[in-house]
This record gives sequence, structure tokens and C-alpha cells, in this order.
Amino acid sequence: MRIYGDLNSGNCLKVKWVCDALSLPYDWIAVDTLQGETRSPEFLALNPAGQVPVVVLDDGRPLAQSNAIIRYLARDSAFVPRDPYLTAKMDEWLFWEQYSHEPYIAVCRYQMVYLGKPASALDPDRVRRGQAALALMERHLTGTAFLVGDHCTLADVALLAYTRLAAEGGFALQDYPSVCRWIGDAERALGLAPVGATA
Ligand SMILES: N[C@@H](CCC(=O)N[C@@H](CS)C(=O)NCC(=O)O)C(=O)O
Repeated sequence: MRIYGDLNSGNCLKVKWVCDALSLPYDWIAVDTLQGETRSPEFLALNPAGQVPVVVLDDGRPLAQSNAIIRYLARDSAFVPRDPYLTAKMDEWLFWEQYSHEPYIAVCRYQMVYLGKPASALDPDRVRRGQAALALMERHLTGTAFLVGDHCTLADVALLAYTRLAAEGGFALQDYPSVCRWIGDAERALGLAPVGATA
């Protein structure tokens, strides 16, 4: 399998984390989104949306959208609950992440880290919605170890990707203590070093 991705992108890291945790072999193809590498005809043939991550499976079929990719790769693993209702609760978080979390937290981070904007130049409505997403997670994680039950599922993988980087987007993670506790637990479950830790 080939993974086309950017190691600074949380969406791409979701795929890497799942492959590493499940010992799925892959070749990582680094794609520089800022240099237009997602706009080449070859890349657009893999993903007409012109975004990473994209995987090309061993049989040559491409698949895009981070949550669709991890859903496919981890389909028979402990990252997906066996109980259909709990699987649907996991999917609830995956859809929520893409509509109500990533567009605010990841985009604020993108504007600060990639485009060099100061926090004061961020769209206040985007910041407010990012804070609302963190507050919702805080309320939920105050009563549960992981997002769905007591072990790490794809819901945690997907939400961890940008939540652990939220400070880089100007968000005060210390205001969300249960989220901070969960970040550590999810990182340990995935075998990840904390953000900023030197190897
Ligand atoms: N919903 C998509 C979002 C993918 C996405 O936003 N990818 C960004 C990097 S994180 C990208 O490729 N940006 C380059 C571009 O849009 O041209 C997913 O979850 O995979």
C-alpha cells in the first residue's frame, strides 16, 4: 500500500497511526501541499479533490478522505467496536469531527502554522466554534475514559489528530482538563510520544 501524505497534517497522521498500530506495511509518499503537488494530473487521478491523505491499496485502487481510509483499514480490528450501536456511536464522532471540529481547530492551526497568521488575526467565529467543539468534548470526556466506552476506537484516532495540536491554533487546552487527560491516554494507547516531546 502507498500512503500519499504530509506528516504535519493531522488528517494524514490518522492513517499513519492506524497502519503503525496494526502493523500494516506501507510506503509513505511525502506530498507538499503548499507547492501544488496535489494539483498535478497524476495526483488528481488518485483524488479529484486534490487533497491528502490518499492511499493506493495493494490492488491499485485509490481511497481518499482520512476517516474513510481509517474506517477501511481498521475494519476488522479492535479500533472498531463489535456492537453495531457502538460502531454507529463511533461513526457519530467521525462525522462530527469533519463538520464541527476539524474545520475550526485544524483551519485555525493551518492559518497560524502554515500561513504565519497571529492568533489575533483569526476569524473570531471560527475560534468560537473551535472552543465550542473542545467544550463539547470536555463535557463528554468528564464521564468516560475514551470517546466510545473504555478503550481506544477510531473516534479517538480521528479526534486526537487535531485536538492534540489545538494549542498551535491558539486554543487554550489547559481550559479543558478532561480533554488533556484523554489526549495523554489516547497517545499512550497509540504508542505516540506527547506533542513537543523530543525522541
Ligand atoms: N476531509 C479531508 C480533508 C483533507 C485535507 O484537508 N487535506 C489537506 C491537508 S490536511 C490538503 O490536502 N490540502 C491541500 C489542498 O486542499 O490543496 C480528509 O479528512 O481527508
